[in-house]
Amino acid sequence: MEVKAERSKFKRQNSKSLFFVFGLVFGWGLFALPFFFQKQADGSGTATPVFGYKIIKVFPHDPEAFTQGLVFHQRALYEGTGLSGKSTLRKVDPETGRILKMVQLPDQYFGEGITLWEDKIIQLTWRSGIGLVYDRETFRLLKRFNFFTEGWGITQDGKQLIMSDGTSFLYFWDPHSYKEIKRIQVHDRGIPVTGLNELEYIKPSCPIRDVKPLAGRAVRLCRTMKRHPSDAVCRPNKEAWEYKPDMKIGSLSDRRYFQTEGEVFANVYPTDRIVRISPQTGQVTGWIDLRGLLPAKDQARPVDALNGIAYDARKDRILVTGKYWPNMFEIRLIPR
Ligand SMILES: [Ca+2]
Repeated sequence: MEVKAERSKFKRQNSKSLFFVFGLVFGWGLFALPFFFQKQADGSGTATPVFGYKIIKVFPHDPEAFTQGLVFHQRALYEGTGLSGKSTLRKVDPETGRILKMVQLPDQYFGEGITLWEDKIIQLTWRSGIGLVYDRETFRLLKRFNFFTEGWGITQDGKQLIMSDGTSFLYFWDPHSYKEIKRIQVHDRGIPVTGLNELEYIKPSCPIRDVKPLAGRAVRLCRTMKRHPSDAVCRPNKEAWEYKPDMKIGSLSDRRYFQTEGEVFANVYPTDRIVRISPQTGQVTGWIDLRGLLPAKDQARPVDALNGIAYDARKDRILVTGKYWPNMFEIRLIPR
């Protein structure tokens, strides 16, 4: 009887240890799972398209600029820089890097992303919960407004402002009240992408190739070019003529371009990657791997992370730089 009791005690202990070991393995698995997927969500090991790059042109960039926001508008570059006591808003000649206009932010503000809206410039601050609104021409401060997250990047799609706060969310704001309208979570096939930083809304236009009137109607048929999603180049859409009922005769001489769907490009802090995002769903449509963009000789300088994307819609150019980088680069995307 005593032996039997001893055996069953041994059995109980044995199954307890087995249960413990199983729990340990299972628990570790659960613990490790997010890291495994986190790896996928930085663009490595994902089935989502990955792009490399080709440098088209190199421009000078102020190596003292801790770049936090970058916008291109009418041949000029607008740049917001960060750090407490050193933050600025500037207008820059992109060809020479020369500062055309600059204002210093009050010492308590750490400047972050900037965007243009109508004749204004909007600049976020990092942890103050304050947004600054300037006159685009004079840089006169028009107003301050409050928001309730950290401020990282900001851009706009022509209808709403779109901002990031370093998490995996993009926030859509009313461009007049600066109030949140909606938010979406950015994910690569269900896995959140965190560290969303400087933003740029990129909506390329492709040229209309030919136009001919449709008999007796105030509409025209036209052949358009389609922007190829893999390499960001406009290619013939269809050889057949397309019926564009929304295109009035009068507008055709003015509008030689046909606009495509827009995307949000976001720097992913603190990596050398840019993520392409559908602003409708938050789904990642592609990763851009910019490793090696800054040459080795410049890596020795006190440079910081890749940050800053500007789109020149008129020339369909993508410009990128980084904090303290001595150069800005015009790049073309190359599918891998
Ligand atoms: Ca930008």
